[in-house]
Amino acid sequence: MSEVATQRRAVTVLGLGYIGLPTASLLATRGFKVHGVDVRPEVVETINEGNIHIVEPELDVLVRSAVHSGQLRASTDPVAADVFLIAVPTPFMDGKQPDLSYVEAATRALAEMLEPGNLVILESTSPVGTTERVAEWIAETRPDLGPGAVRVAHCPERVLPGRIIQELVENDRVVGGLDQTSTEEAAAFYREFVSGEVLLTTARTAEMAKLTENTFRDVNIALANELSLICDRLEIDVWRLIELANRHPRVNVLQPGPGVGGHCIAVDPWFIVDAAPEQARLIRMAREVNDSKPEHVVEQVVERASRLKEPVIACLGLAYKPDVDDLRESPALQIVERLAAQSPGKLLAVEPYIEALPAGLQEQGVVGTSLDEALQLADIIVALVPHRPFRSVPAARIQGKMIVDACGLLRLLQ
Ligand code: SAJ
Repeated sequence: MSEVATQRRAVTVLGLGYIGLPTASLLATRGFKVHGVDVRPEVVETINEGNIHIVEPELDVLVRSAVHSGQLRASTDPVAADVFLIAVPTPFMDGKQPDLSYVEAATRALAEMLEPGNLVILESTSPVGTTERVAEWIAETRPDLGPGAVRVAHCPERVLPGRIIQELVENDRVVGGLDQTSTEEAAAFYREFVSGEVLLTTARTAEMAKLTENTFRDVNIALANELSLICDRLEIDVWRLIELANRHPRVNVLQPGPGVGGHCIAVDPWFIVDAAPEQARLIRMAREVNDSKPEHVVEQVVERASRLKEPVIACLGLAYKPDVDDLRESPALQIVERLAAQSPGKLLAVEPYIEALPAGLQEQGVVGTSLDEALQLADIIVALVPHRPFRSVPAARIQGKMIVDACGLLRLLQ
């Protein structure tokens, strides 16, 4: 452990969501004195009781042990620390411009607590130049500190929901400070709890690296989604096609699906488009292809339904990806909502990872049911998310039904 690192024992984490809470609790179990901050009082209360408000494997155990050991406390206001870690959302606004208001509010709040020599790290996925703006907001709020009194760096989170705890420790990290000292001190901090390699760069490059990672995935999924549209037209099984093409040693096409969901991949490429609209032609087009996929699935279902008199349509899966409970920005949910608005038949929905259907869907007349009942009653099956429980359905159980397979579930059945 470096000398710089051992001196930094108190950490304040701002934002206790999918990134902030796992990071705060991991740091607490690694000997740091951690103070978590969230603007939602109910989240603060839940965490102080040793419980969690999100679903993520292993997180409950980690938070419970962090809170019970006294190393993690939460409140709605920041407290003084050696290191301040910002992990608040960076959504986009109506015109697809980034909304930095949460980062600004968190920065101004922590600035009140800053002392010379403190380290401020921005983990939120951010447009290029945001770390510089963090330093400007600090300077505005605390002119008394003077230039260079605190270290400011960006270290983008890159963990995959569903594997957060493992990836938090094992992934390589990209760290970019506003100056050499900031970069080195931030890197020393991460080396204390990350087993992956810590890679040093500038703040701007670190910001762009994160956007590039998610854009890479978005563009590649767009290729798969475009192929699925082409294959529908040419009557080719896209899943088999991709399987075969991927046997080439230098080809790795991703999987088509009902669209791209979640809070990251469908958002981050817009930060690049916003910053360089004339150059980011392919990136914008990929976003548009992926955003158009839910409507294509809706059209396929409506077309099948029009062939029947009073069709029962079972939609399998509402989450934004397999084996998570997260419905945020979910194309599957969007498809069911759009179908309900068009009412091409009686709509059933199966989502094994949630207790009850979202109220909006229920109001639209969608009925939540078990997989078993859905398979029994449905004339049309719409496979939207290949959740594990769906994959163990015997192929014989869906024989004779019309199927719209938006996620490649059929090839996974036994
Ligand atoms: N998807 C496809 N086809 C594929 C793979 C994914 O349609 O072949 C869809 C999924 O169904 C889902 C969406 O893409 O709707 C995104 O899912 P994902 O598993 O690719 O990614 P996220 O959003 O859960 O997490 C991503 C990760 N980024 C990359 O893999 C480059 C994660 O490492 C980031 O930390 C996270 O975004 C983030 O917070 O930015």
